[in-house]
Amino acid sequence: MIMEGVRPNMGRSIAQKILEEHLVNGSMEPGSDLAIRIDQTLTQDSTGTMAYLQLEAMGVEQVQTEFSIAYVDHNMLQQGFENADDHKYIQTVAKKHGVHFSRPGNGICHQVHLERFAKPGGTLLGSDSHTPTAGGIGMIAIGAGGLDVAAAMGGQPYTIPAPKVTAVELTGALPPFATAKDVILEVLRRLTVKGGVGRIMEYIGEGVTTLSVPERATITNMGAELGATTSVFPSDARTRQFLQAQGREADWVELLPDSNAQYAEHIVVDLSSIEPLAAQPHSPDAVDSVGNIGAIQVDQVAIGSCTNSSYQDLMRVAAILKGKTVHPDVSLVISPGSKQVLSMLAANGALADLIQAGARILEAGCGPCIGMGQAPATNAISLRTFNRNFKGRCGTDSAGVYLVSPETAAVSALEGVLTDPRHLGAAIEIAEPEQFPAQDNLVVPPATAGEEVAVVRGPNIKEFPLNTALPQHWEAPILLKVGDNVTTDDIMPSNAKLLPFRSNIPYLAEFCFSPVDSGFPARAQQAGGGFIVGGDNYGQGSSREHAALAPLYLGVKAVIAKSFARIHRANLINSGIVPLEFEQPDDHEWLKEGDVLLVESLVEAVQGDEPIPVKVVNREGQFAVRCALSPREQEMILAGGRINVIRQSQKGDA
Ligand code: MIC
Ligand code: SF4
Repeated sequence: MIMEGVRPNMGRSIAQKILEEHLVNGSMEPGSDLAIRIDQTLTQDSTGTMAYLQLEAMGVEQVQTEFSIAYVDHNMLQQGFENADDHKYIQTVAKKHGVHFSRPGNGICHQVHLERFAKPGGTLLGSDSHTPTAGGIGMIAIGAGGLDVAAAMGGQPYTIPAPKVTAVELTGALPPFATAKDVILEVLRRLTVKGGVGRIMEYIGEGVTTLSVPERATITNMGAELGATTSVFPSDARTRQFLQAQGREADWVELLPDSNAQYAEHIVVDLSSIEPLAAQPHSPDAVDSVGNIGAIQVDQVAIGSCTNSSYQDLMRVAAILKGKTVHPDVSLVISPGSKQVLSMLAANGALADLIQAGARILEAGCGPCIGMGQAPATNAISLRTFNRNFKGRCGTDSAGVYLVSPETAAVSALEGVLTDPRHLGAAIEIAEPEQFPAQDNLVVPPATAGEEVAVVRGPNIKEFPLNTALPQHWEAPILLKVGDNVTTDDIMPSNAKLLPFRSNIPYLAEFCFSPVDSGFPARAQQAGGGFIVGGDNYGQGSSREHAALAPLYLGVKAVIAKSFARIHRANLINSGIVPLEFEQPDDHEWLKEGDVLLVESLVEAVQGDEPIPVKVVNREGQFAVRCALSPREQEMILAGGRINVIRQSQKGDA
């Protein structure tokens, strides 16, 4: 199908080619919606329970995608029955409905998916914000809330506001000890955590061929931190080589931009000028060079995550640590990305080098990245090869987390202070493996007769909250006012104590906004609900729809912000919470927590394009908001959420 908004003699970008191939309706015209067919889905366990509860609520018997898989990689600590219950539920519900199941121990969803299942030219929707990792192999891979992923499993197209395509042209080649991680940190330094909102970042230029597929995936992975819809690399000879080494050459197709491809924006990154960088506490865009930050004392080093735990990443770490001992004041933990990576390190002896040097080896999974253990000490400095350093995410509020490359992390673990790895002198060359040990023995296929499978539901699995239709008048207090870049980790934090309750919204809601204001849940319940007021980029970060469902449970009907992060805005709408934007951003300044707001004729207001007046009842003030919703989004808001729309249409069909 030829997309509107693309002139016929205009060259096409990779993103346009894949989107065009999967277009169901809509166009790339700015301001319009784009609905695409989804080939593959992935879920992980912390968002997956909710996604499969929603799949069941939709009445989907067998998934309609080419390939769907449920990973268990986040909730790995089993301090009580809860996580194990969730794993059992996911395993059985997956088996019943046609979904593959990646067992705990197989690895982090994004790393395993890149190795074993991602396909150039395809589309992937995942209930995790770092799903764009698969863009490193040339897929359009997008993160979304569980409900959107459940709908895609049911065969429904996925709809996004048409993104702009930004070309990131890579020139030159990386010097020794400058890494793919430093490239994406450089992009974050320039564009900030809001810089990618509404965009697909497409990497082009002669520098692309100097990067391996896992290096490309490190860059697309942290496109999530730019707020981008997704990021994508070409599929070229290096992609073919990677797929061949994974025993999957048949999955390769060439995918390059046309030489005259048109892009909405164009930035150039000269790889030869990249130096070791670090994102300082508490934001991935607070980037400076390791040299400028200086030799700060380090208490913990954590290596791993979906950003940096490929075979070559960990082999470089092993080469740096071999024959040495981790500094006595540093705790070094390593969480390998996948069973494939860990077993390769075990087979070639590198694992012994890591253990011998004093590294504490964790199982293949997310681990400390999501605060599942290894919380640092009070006021500690932790260097992490991960992608997020939001305050408190590591499990310790007073800790400061720096995001760095595996090379910087390893050399700093030896020195006890932040150290530029270029001090090591000679470059470390790790060859790309010609053959990976490619066994999918920890991936359980679905049942052939799904109807015979009984789904196991432990007592930790609770119903998810449903909203009611939108009221006509809404008069309620501002329950909380927050500033710019509030993260979903602020709204609904995750850590070893809370992750076991991802399928128990009533319990989770008691901790809603706890890093910002622990009085929020009680205040919200006492007031019988109300508004949240936010700044720019409200809800950045994770795809967890719990950051919408917990406020919903506490009676929040609308969030008024200067602007919203893409996935969170979609999750609010899916839950029937109205995302309103200030007409004049300055109005954010004078509003106060406790002010009582009144919106009249709410139903007409969300259906129209006009500014909506909001009265401040207690102060006789007034300001205006906008509610820019597509017709599809209006329908969900009016019905009180997407599940209600689906249920109503099912009643209509019956
Ligand atoms: C994260 O990195 O924040 C997570 C945990 O992977 C989340 C998903 C979740 O909250 O369960 C994400 O990035 O979407
Ligand atoms: Fe897991 Fe961390 Fe990646 Fe999220 S960012 S998927 S928690 S490794």
